[in-house]
Amino acid sequence: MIRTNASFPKKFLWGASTAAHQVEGGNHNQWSVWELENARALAMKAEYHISDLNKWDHIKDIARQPDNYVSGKAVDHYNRYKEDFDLLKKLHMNAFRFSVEWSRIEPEEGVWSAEAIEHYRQYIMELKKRDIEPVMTLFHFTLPVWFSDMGGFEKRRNVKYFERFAEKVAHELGPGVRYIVTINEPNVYLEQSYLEGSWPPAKQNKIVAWRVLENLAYAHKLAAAAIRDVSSDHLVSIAHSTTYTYAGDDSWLSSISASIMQYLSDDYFLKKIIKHCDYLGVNYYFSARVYGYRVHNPDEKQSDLGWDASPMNLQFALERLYDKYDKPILITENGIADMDDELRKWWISQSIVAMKLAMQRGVDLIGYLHWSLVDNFEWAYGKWPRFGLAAVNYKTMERRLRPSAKWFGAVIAKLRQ
Ligand code: IFM
Repeated sequence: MIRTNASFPKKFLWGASTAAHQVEGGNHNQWSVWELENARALAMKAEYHISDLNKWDHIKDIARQPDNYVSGKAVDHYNRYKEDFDLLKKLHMNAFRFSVEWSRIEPEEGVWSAEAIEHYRQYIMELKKRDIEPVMTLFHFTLPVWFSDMGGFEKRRNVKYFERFAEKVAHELGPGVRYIVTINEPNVYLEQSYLEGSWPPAKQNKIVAWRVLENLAYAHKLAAAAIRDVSSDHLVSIAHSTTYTYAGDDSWLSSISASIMQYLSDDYFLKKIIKHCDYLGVNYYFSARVYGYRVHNPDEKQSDLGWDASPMNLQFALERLYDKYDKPILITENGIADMDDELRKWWISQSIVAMKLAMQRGVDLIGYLHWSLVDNFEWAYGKWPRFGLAAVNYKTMERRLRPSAKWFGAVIAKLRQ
C-alpha cells in the first residue's frame, strides 16, 4: 500500500483519459471509413499478427471476427458521458482528458455543426458541475474525411484548416478549459500511419512521413498561437508518447544506440515545438532496453498487447524530460491492457511511487491521467484489448469498475486528503 504521507500537492490532478473515436461511437471520419474497408483483412491476419500474445487463447474468437475492428457504437460514451463522469467522482478524481471530434464539429469544410458544439458545451459543463478539470484534445488520430481527402497533414497548405478548427474550438468551448492538447502522440501517428502503414492512410513512405512530422510541428505552433489569441488563460501542449530508452549493458554501442533511438523518438520533434508549449503532456506505456543496436526487453511482465511492463521507468522518463525541457509535466496517459485485471493494481502503485520519486528529485508534476476511464476501441487491434478502469460489456454497455480501479479510487481519496 502506498504511504499516504506522499508529497502530492493538494492541487495535483488525479484523473483518467479517453479519446472521442475510441469511446464515443457513431463517428464518421477517416478512421471509420478505413475500418469498414479493412475489418475483414485485419480479422484474417489476426492469427499471423498476434497469435504469439499470452492471451491468444482467450481472444482468438473475437480477434478473428471482422466486427472487432469496427468501432461502431464503441462504448456509446457520446450518449452515456454523464454516467461515465459519475465514475470519475466515484474514483475521487478531479480531472478528465477527452478529445473533441473534429469531424462532428466541422463535418464539411467550413460548415460548423451547432449541434455538435452544443453537445461538447454540455459535456464540459457536466465536468465542471462535478468539479472535474477538463483537459481537451483537438486531434487524437481522427480527421474529417474532407480533410483527409485533401491530403491531411501531408500538405503544408492544409495546416490552416487545423488552425481554424483550433480557433473555433477555443472560442466556442474554451471558456473554463485551462488545459488544451493540440495533437496526441505525433510520433505514434507518424509511425503507424506513414512508416508501418498499419493505420490510415496506411502509407510506408519516409519522405511523406518526414513531411507530416514537419507539418504537425507547424500545426501545433499555429494552433497554440490561435488558442492563446482567444484567451491567455489556456495552457497548451501536445501529448507526447515517450518510450524510456536505456542501454542494457555498459558497451558503448548499446549506449550510443539507446541515445540515438531516444533522440529520434522524443527529441527530434519536441525540440521543434517545446517553446510553443506551456507544459508538457507525457504519455508513458513502455520502455526499450537496448543491447547493441537491438531492443530486448525483460519479459517477466507484459501487457495483454505484449508490451514491456516497466512502470517504474516512468520516474526516469519524467526526470529526463523535465531536465531537458524544463516545463511542468502533465501525465496525459499511462495504463495497461489487462483484461483479467491481474497487473493493473501493481502498475498503478508502481507508477505512483515513480511519480513520487521523480517529484522528490525536483520534477514539477501537474497530474496523472490514467488511460483509460472505460474500455476503449484500440485502433487496429479493435475492441479486445481492455485498458479501462471500468470494464464495459459491449452488448449491454454496462460499466463495472474493476477491482484495481476501486483500489485506485481509495488511494486517490487518501492522497487528496
Ligand atoms: O489507445 C491509445 C491512445 O489512443 C493513444 N495512446 C496509447 C493508447 C493505448 O495504446
